[in-house]
Amino acid sequence: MESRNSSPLPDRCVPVAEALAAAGLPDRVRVLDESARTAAEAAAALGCEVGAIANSLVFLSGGEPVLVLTSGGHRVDTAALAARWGRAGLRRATPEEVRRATGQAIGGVAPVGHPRRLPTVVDEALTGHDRIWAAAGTPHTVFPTTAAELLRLTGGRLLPVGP
Ligand code: 5CA
Repeated sequence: MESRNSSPLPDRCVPVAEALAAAGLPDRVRVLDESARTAAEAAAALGCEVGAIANSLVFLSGGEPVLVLTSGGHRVDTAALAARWGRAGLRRATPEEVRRATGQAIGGVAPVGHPRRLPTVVDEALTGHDRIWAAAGTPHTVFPTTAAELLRLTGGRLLPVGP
């Protein structure tokens, strides 16, 4: 289960916690006992629906890293999303490209706290959950949020990500 933790956050969470605090959302990050590397693991650890987990997926669009925040387990239709988003194309980032763009590793990528703000899409399906959870920089950390907050935090666009 989640636990509020008074000990220092892992280093990789600090930029995430700072970005949240700067947006008026202090003390949001929770440290989990269990690893939550995937949406299914996170949902099991938090006792919520998989669809209430926000996955932070990095893609490359014409060489530019971009972020797609999907409802847990949703597959991105890259051609359909690129067309809706007005981009020439999208391809999944490699683990090294993810690290370079976010400063975070796959399994713990957060929606915020990156070296530079990434153009972002928020999956429309996330609006169907009153409370959602996103990774906070490591596989053991999460924060509770909403689709509206994610749009505000990222300056992102709300779009369907499927076909
Ligand atoms: N901590 C959980 C949820 S809070 C988490 O980070 N989930 S995630 O979905 O955002 O991160 C795992 C995702 O990373 C997988 O769904 C998958 O899309 C992506 N991924 C896993 N392996 C690779 C890889 N080798 N290259 C690119 N992406 C990958």
